[in-house]
Amino acid sequence: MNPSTGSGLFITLEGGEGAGKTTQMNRLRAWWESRGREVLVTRQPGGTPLAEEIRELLLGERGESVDDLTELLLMFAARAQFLSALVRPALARGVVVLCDRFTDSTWAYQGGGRGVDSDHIAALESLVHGDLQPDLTLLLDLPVEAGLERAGKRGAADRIEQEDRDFFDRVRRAYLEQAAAHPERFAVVDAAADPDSVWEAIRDVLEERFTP
Ligand code: Z5A
Repeated sequence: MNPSTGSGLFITLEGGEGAGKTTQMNRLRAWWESRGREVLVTRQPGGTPLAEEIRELLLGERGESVDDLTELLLMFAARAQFLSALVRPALARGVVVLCDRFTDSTWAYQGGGRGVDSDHIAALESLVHGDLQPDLTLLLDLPVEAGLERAGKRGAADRIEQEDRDFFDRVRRAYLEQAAAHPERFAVVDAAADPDSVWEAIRDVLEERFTP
């Protein structure tokens, strides 16, 4: 058992644009519910009323460029509220918390994409998380080109989605570095396959890690 999440479970989904996190989240929820577990599906940035307001600040366009440090601090401000008001109480009740993105997104987008100093990210992670880390992080890995093509079909791009191809290459690289640095927590899933095959790979990971 992960001592930081107690009787609950904290599972995060990560990946670049169009990786299929939202698509797979519904299947993940159904898998846990069929095992009799109470499930909370949530997202970052966001998840509580205040954190959702910070999300709007972060992703909206307002004709002013956003400083990298401002972006980083807002991500962690939203996360502090999210952990204290939503995630820690749910984990204490034994809930399975499924979260679309978490701090690995910060390592990938602010660290890899923007080039923010890793010491700053590590310091804020330690301050905001304490000892809390996910039990499992599923990284849906997809070549950047394919992800952007999928995401492009979905409608208007938010502020961060408007970055260029190089930015998303750095994001992908940073994700893969995070996964390599924390193999006990990460499972990397090939997200280029069709949705059913991606789900089968995720289900194999769940069965291996959580079936007694
Ligand atoms: N961000 C950050 O910078 N730092 C942080 O710390 C955090 C976040 C926490 C939040 O965006 C933004 O915040 C994100 C990073 C940043 N920005 N960017 N760029 P979000 O959470 O709202 O958006 P997203 O995560 O990027 O969503 P997405 O692009 O929609 O990705 P997705 O949920 O992984 O994909 P999807 O909606 O399931 O699928 C996308 C499309 O592909 C859809 O039409 C599907 O039908 C299709 N799809 C899905 N799976 C497949 C397969 N397997 N084959 C073919 N087609 C598929």
